[in-house]
Amino acid sequence: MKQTKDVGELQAIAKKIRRHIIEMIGAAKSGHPGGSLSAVEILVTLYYDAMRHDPSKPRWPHRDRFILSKGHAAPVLYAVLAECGYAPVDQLNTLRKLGSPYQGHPDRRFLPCLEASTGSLGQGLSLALGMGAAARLDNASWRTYVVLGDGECQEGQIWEAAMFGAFHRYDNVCCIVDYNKIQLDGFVRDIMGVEPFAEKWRAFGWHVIELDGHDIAALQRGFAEAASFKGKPSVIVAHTIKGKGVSFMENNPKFHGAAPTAAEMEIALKELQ
Ligand SMILES: Cc1ncc(C[n+]2csc(CCOP(=O)(O)OP(=O)(O)O)c2C)c(N)n1
Ligand SMILES: [Mg+2]
Repeated sequence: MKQTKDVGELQAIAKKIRRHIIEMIGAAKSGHPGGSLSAVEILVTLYYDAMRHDPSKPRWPHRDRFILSKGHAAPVLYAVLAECGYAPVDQLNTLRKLGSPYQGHPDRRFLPCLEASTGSLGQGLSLALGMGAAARLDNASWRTYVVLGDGECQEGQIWEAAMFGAFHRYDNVCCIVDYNKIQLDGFVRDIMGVEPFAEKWRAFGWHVIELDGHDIAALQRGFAEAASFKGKPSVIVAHTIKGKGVSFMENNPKFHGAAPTAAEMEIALKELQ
C-alpha cells in the first residue's frame, strides 16, 4: 500500500471507505452505519498516514497497533483493512454472514490481522494500555492507538484504565474518542452526559487534544502532537457527526444500528459520488 500525507488523496480514500460501509451494511441488511461513518477520517488518517505498518507483514513486531474498542463500528475497520491490503476487498459484502472474515464485530478467529477482538464496550483502553506496557518492557518504539465511543466512555472500566495509564505514564498510547454525541438510542447528553469531557481526561492525568474529527489536516497534527508528547498518554477528543457523509443519517440516532433500505442505499451512494 502507499501511504500519503496529501489531504486531497486522504479525502478521496475516505469517500471510498464510506461507500464500502453503505454497501456492506446494505448487503447485510443489518449493522451500524452511524458510528462507522463518524470514524472514517480517524481510521483513514491513521492507516494511510500516521501509523507505522506494512500490510505485507501483518505480524511485523515493530508495527503500530490499532484497536477499535467500539467494535460495532467494524465496517469502517474492515473497509480500511481491505483497502490497505490486509483482507479481501471482494468479500466485504459478506459482512455478518456465517463463515465470513467480516463478522458483526471484529473477531481475531476470523480475521487474524486484527490486534484484538472487540465489541463488548469498555475494554479497548485496557487492552491498549497493556500493549503500551508490553512495548515499554521490550524497549520497543511501536505505538498503540485505540478508538473509543463517547457512549462507551460511560463504562467504569474506561476510567479505571485512564487512571492506570496516567499513573504509569504510557505516552506510547494514543486514545481517540469518536465524540459524535449519540449512543445506542439517543443523544449522550440526554442519557448520561459525559461533559465536561476534556476536563475529565485532564483531571485523570492525560494530555488532551481536542479537534474536528473530520478535518484530516487537524488529525495529522493531532497524531503528531500525541507522538511527540512525553510523560503522559494522549487522548484526542475528536468532535464528529454520527452518520457523517449521508444527509439522512447525519445526527440521526435511528442510524446507530439500522441498515439502509435499498432505496436509501441508492440515495446514500449518490451523495457519496
Ligand atoms: C458492554 C456493552 N454493553 C452494551 C453494548 C451494546 N451497544 C452496542 S453500541 C452501543 C452504544 C455505543 O455508543 P457509542 O460508544 O457512542 O458508539 P458510537 O456512537 O460511536 O456508535 C451499545 C450500548 C455493548 N456492545 N457492550
Ligand atoms: Mg457515540
